[in-house]
Amino acid sequence: MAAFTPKKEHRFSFGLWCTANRGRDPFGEETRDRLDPLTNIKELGKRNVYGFNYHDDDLIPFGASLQQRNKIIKETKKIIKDYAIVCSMATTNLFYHRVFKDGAFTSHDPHVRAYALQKVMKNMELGAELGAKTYVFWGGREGAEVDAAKTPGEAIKRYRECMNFLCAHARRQGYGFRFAIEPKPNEPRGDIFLATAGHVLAFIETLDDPERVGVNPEIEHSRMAGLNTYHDFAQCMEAGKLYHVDLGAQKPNRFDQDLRFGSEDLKETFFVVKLLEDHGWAGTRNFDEHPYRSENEQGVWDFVEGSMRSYLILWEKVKRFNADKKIQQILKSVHNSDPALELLMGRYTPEGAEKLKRHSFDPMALSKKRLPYEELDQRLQELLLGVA
Ligand code: GLT
Ligand code: MN
Ligand code: MN
Repeated sequence: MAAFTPKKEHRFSFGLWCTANRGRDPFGEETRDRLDPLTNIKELGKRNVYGFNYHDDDLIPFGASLQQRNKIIKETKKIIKDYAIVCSMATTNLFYHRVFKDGAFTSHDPHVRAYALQKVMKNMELGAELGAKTYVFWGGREGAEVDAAKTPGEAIKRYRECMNFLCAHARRQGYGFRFAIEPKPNEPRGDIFLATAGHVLAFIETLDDPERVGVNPEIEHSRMAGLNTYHDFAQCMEAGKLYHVDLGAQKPNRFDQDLRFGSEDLKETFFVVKLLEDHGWAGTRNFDEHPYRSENEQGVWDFVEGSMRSYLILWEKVKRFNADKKIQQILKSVHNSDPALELLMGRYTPEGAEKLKRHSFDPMALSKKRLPYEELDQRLQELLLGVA
């Protein structure tokens, strides 16, 4: 249906590592050939994807010469122009090379930490040149299996030191992007520091430049921890800290499955779309997920198109939900208001507190109010199932 055809204005984006994923897993080799980054960007652009994200090593092979690097940058810029696609987010690969086997920012070795900072600074320069609006930090190796070897407190201090250093550097260089830290509870490490959105929100407040830094929550990572993604995203947004989003699907409490957006738990995913769209999310609707290992190259593009299509369908469902008379009537009926009492509670005054102490309540009468959540949820269920 034409209504579910992606357009640039929908601001969809993908990580180059998603479409270039070759289907390797801890128990099996790759099942697809290497997709070179330039073709990758072109193919995304052709499908009306708005933006691409990259790790330094996704675009410029690790250890490339300056000449190779400059050639790739030149070609990338040309493709950006020709295919009307933007570089929406940049990030650093601080997890693949064996030098990071025990962490980057949290490594015990100052040489490794310094090398990590250098790798980030070099790529921030490129990210700024390509026009990225967000710079993501996913600390995949910042964790431990052996708690005797690392103290979390010390690791967090080192993490902070590195973030402060990079914020100062970005300010000094005049880079426009905001930083977004991406939480994940585990994998590849046994446990990863800054495990959830809540950990990241608390950590940000301890930084020298908290304004620059926000959260990049990922559906899969929240659900890996058995959390409600919608609640995670919403709390980040409420704190003014939703700086980027990673969309995908995941069965709860498992390894990072990175499934195609919308392919698991439609209801929770519906509320993520509703949150973003009801609040006029200005960032990209960014997918961070992998095609099934059983797919060939054609399947990679089916996966890209399917993700965007599912988002647009869910957005359509959001519009229906918001316009549905029955739903809106129930919502109205469950939201009571009492302006006098609300005023009393809204701002503390000693007099108000005394007044509240004297107020007479009838808890039994209050408890009798009907909350027709069965009907509400069933209505949503039917809407999602396509019969309402
Ligand atoms: C990796 C991870 C993702 C992160 C990427 C950014 S890489 O695929 O699982 O969630 O967002 O570094
Ligand atoms: Mn992930
Ligand atoms: Mn991610």
